[in-house]
Amino acid sequence: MSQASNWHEAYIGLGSNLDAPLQQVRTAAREISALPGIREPRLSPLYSSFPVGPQDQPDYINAVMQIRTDRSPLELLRQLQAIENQHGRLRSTRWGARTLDLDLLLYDDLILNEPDLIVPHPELANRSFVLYPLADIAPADLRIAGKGSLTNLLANCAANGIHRIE
Ligand code: A4P
Ligand code: MG
Repeated sequence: MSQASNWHEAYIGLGSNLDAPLQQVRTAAREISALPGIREPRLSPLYSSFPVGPQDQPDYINAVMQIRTDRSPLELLRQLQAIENQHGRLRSTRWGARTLDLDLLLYDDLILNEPDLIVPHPELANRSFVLYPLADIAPADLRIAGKGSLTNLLANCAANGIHRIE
């Protein structure tokens, strides 16, 4: 008899544009891999991207991680926020410069609209800095709950100065 798996597939967006962004992202990837209840972590290639939002801030380094987790979406968000806080993250300007931003992009094919957590991430479809690295590590036929195929989203999203740096 088959039993429902307790392991869920999730994708996390990583972004930084302050205090050595490359280091911030690489270190955060290691910290995510070391979290309790995580297995099979995979990090995408890293990208450089123009800032979305206020333009008077440095370019970003962005990447996406695929993980398997036995935690709930909210538990995973709290784990990610603890890592953001360790990186000296201050929450001030919306879409403003930050040492580390960790967004929960996808959690299985779940659609969630909680006060603290919206999944899939509401801006995912508009952001080349999420879609490009996601496409590097996700299955080619990935579908985004409520938003259609990743291939289609990519075709409709402007590249906006993104380039792969490694
Ligand atoms: N929250 C709700 N849903 C989620 C989710 N799926 N993942 C809530 C993470 N958090 C989620 O986030 C505010 C609240 O969103 C949290 O308390 C959480 O409960 P925050 O990280 O504290 O604030 P923020 O990041 O300033 O705001 P926001 O709207 O999350 O900004 P974004 O969307 O993260 O955008 N340009 C480039 N090129 N690359 C970037 O990485 N990032 C941003 C930040 C702007 N411009 C960028 C980049
Ligand atoms: Mg955020």
